[in-house]
Amino acid sequence: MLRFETAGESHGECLVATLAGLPAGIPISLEAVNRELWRRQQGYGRGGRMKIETDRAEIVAGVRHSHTIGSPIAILIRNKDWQNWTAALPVEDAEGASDARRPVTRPRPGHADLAGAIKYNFHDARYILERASARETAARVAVGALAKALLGQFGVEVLSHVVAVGPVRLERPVEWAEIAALSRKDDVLLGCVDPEVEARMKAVVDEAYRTGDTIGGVFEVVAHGVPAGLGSHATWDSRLDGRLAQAIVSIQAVKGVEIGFAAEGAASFGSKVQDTIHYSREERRFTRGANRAGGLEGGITNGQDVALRGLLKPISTLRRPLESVDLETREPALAAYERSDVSVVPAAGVIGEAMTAIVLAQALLEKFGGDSLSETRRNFEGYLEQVRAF
Ligand code: EPS
Repeated sequence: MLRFETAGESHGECLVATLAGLPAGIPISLEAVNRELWRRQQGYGRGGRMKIETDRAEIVAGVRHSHTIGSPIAILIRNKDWQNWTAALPVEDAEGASDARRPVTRPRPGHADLAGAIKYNFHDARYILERASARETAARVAVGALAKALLGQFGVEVLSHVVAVGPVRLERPVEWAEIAALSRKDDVLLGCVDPEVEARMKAVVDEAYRTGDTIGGVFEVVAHGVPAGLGSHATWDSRLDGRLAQAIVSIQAVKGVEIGFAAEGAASFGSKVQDTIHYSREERRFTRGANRAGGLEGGITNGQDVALRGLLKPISTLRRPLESVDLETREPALAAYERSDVSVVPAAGVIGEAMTAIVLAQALLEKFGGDSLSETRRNFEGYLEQVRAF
């Protein structure tokens, strides 16, 4: 079983992730992991924090001589901002330490502040927001990069692009090659494959900057080269669509997920929605009329690209704060504001890639198993042979 955990507060010393269950012998490149971390930090609309941080993964266990060794992998990402928070968030109380605290008593509507403070019985939401913060996703992206390293060995690639920022939406279909070209760029604006639409997206973010507001959007994650047969229809919790949906909605500020063209499908007739089945005698394989199902039928991958959309609400920290209540005085008060991003849609797409890669890697290892890459590959090749002979 491939499993991971993360730990770390947004303004603490570092983020930590552990990943157990990757077979031995997978080539790992730190440069590739750091490229993913860099991609997550990009996008027009990010705030002051991203000028402080330059995320770098330090792999401190489980990888030796550029390969996994089958042991749990431990990754560390240091928070540069920690130097500004050492007095405010010490591990141990010191004399007079309470003076250095930076309490948050005016919870932000939409953030975990109030629900978390009630649940964990704090009158200071600091501890809640430190962990609820999307800073944690840097650790997920590092883990996702390792999952991508496994998937890459089996010809599977996972990338993303931005479909909408606020009301501005890309209305045309997108080719895999366009998404791949986008991911190679060294300057990221809003992660949209169409420069004209992207310029209109930028204008929406500018408007949010101007008015002290925030803006959300929609990202699409596409997994290319996925073999048919991952996941299962047999039990509710082995259905891969459900598992991917959970992974996407677990991303901070994501409030919805769409698999394929779910929203459009719900408003249409069955005859227009299902992907018709055909057979190519020359290629001796099944083909499909379209990919509206997003590569998943009955909770099983069907060999088409897996396509998922995450619907991101606008960030809940507003420069022009909303009405709230002070947790101490219970008097009306404007919500807390220190500094914030205005929009993070392309970054959320990169996080969506990581979560998708992790779930696909889990499903791949469930199906093919193996303690070493060569063993997993043998099992994989054997299955492909079976599919060819079907
Ligand atoms: C976040 C608030 C901001 C974001 C942060 C998520 O951080 P800060 O409070 O330090 O300004 O920049 O995201 C990251 C630090 C990151 O790496 O993505 C929040 O409250 O969720």
